[in-house]
Amino acid sequence: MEEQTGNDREMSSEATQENLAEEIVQHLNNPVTDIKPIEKQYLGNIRSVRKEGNRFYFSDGDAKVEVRIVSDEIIRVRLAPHGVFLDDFSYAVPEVDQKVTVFRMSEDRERYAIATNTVTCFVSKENFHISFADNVTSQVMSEDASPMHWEENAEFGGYYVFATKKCNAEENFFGLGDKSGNFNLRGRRFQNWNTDAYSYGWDRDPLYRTVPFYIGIHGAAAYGIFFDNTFRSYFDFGKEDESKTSFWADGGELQYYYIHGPHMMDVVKRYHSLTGTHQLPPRWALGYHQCRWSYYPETKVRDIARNFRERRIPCDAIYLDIDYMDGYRCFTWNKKYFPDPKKMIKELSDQGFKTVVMIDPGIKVDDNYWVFKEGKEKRYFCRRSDDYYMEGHVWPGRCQFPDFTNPKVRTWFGGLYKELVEMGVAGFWNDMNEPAVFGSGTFPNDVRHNYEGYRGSHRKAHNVYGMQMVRSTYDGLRKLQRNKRPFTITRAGYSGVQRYACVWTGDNVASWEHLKIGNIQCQRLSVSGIPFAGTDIGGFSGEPDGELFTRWIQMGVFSPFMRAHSAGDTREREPWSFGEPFESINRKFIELRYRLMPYLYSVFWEHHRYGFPILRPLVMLEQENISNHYRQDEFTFGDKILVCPVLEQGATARQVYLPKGQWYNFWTNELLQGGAEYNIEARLEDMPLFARAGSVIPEYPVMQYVGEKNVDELLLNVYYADYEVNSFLYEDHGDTFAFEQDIYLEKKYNVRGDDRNLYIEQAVEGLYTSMYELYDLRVIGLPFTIGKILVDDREVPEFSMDEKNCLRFKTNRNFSRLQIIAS
Ligand code: MIG
Repeated sequence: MEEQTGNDREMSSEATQENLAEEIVQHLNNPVTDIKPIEKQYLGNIRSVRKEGNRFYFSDGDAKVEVRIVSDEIIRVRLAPHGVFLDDFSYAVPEVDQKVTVFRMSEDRERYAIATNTVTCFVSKENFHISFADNVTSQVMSEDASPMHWEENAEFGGYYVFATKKCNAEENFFGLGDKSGNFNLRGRRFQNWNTDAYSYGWDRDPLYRTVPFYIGIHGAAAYGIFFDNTFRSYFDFGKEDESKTSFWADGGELQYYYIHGPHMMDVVKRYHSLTGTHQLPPRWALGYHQCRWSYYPETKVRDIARNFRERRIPCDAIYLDIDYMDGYRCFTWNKKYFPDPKKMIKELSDQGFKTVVMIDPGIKVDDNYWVFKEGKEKRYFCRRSDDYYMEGHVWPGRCQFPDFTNPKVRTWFGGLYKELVEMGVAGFWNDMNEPAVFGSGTFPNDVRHNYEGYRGSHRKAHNVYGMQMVRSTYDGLRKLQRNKRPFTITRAGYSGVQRYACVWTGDNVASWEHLKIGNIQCQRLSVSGIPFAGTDIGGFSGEPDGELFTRWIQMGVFSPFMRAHSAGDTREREPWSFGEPFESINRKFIELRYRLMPYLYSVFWEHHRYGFPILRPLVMLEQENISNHYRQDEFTFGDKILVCPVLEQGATARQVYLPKGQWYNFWTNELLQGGAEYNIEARLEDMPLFARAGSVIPEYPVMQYVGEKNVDELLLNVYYADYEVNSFLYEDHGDTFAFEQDIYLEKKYNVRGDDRNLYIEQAVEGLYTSMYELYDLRVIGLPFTIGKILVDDREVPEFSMDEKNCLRFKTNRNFSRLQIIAS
């Protein structure tokens, strides 16, 4: 297999060298004894094939490959180097098979072909190359450049496993979740190993989370590869050899899902069909959150709360970082700082604030501490290969760590939240769960894990540790809070973590560069299956000035998770900390978040229910336009609002690209033609925003926190278009699981205009009752003067034009057909 072999293994250690102290120390912990490089082995030619249900087994006489039809558009491939597959278990994919589909196998002289309705998987007899092609266009989407291969690991057993695919000349790559460089991944190499990456910079790799899933686009069509392997893994997108894309891992099984497009949106939705979507969060979680390391003592917390209300800056949550605990012992309180936490939480709640507290994985070694005692008695803490406890220093000093890959441990730990929940704590924040350990970085490789009964060392469990921790938190809260939706946030994660928590992007820096990094990171997480994400607004370490903080707040309005946070050694960092004009601008933008609340919430529903990402980068809107493969600083939130964050210091304008169609400037209502670039004014008090023509964007009055006021009339902003557009609005109780019993409303609006009419049709589904009786309609951009308005064939007696020349009138919320007719 000549030079196809490459020297991936050597390159992986080179990538490691680029990394920082923790990795070096980790190697010291696990001295790599002089292992002679063993030659890589490749699949030979196919000797036999066997079908078993929806699985096909190909063999070269020794190794075996399983090709499994998951659905019409998803096919899974597995490799067993000596014919024995590993246990078929995955933390990411709870259920592999989807709906039963029709498929058939055929063969010719050269290859086998397994075809579903949409895609064909070819397996070539001579060299075992596997490829996937679209049945309609015949375009080959993904194709092996060499057969799957492996190399024995003498130190730990098992194999290093490798796949090498062709990288097409015009192909670009997206995804991989948590990377801090350009959105387009082509020409670069990455590794996945959850890392506490304090003050990371541009292109630092790896970071906190592992999402071994990428999307390729070439010939205007997209496909995805999900390499479901929890070991340290690597991806190379044409860096080593521009004609090859490869991925490999330090152990485990070579197992991947091919996910068909042709649209990037299809790929992401199908990835969600494997790994799940984010639960519908409680509505308050979409408000503005204020965090700091740390707000204490309780007078400080009260002071922050009072300032928000007095200054009329909306806020829904205040966070307590590690200092609320007694000596950093999880599930305890520092009674000096917080003498009566229940009372404080109640007072905050009376003012409309939710309290969110941090819980870390490190449990202090202290025989007088109930959590440690219980964990020790039950033998729930991780152990080394020779049975010593895994001990490491974190905030509390010497700690032991629950083995969250053990379901019993998860149930136990999840139950520990009981007292905090009873005190009224509304949300939980799991930090340090890469896991992070001072000095050594993380656990040594030889730490053993239960791994759902399948057992494994830390090499295998490392990347899922954080996900299993927050799963324990989430599941615990589901039981403790009964019908109330949990709110959880995690730093580390693996594919599928979105089923249990939202994420923040870790310890970023107060710099303009980091504003850019954060903008890309949130978009990348969104197309990588982690939609509910946000950055530390303002930057965790370092000092932003008023301008940077305000630009960050503006962008943060359109981060699915909107939270300001800062490190302990920085100056005060609240929306008013920089004085005027910043405070007023920050207020205006945080208010915008609350005005758009019904829209944002609807977008979350669309994600939860249908698997649409929340943020959609330009490439997802127009993947056939190659320029968009390189545009990375604009996105839509849902599909109606285009957001163009201002990322340059001192900017008073910025260049924007408007996708095809027509767009209204959100601030001026000016109508612009899409498919072109514009220079748009963007003084500090402005961030360019656009509404898609034809949209219906619901709006609430400004509130100081979610649910502060009853909404008596719902404002609907209707943007005229001379084509047809669908919009929708989702409503429910906001904090329960009643929607699972159909207690929700999904209202669909169809808007269609011509030069004499605008039609709006409404269809309603679900059993919830809206809290308002009336719609207050605001119609933007009507190209004609109004003669009359018919609502279900009855004429509306009263309408007017407002100061921005928009048509205003009211109707009952139950109409099904509305028509605005020219005079
Ligand atoms: O070692 O809890 O990323 O958000 O404020 C630092 C203190 C531990 C890291 C988190 C950060 C948090 C901080 N934590």
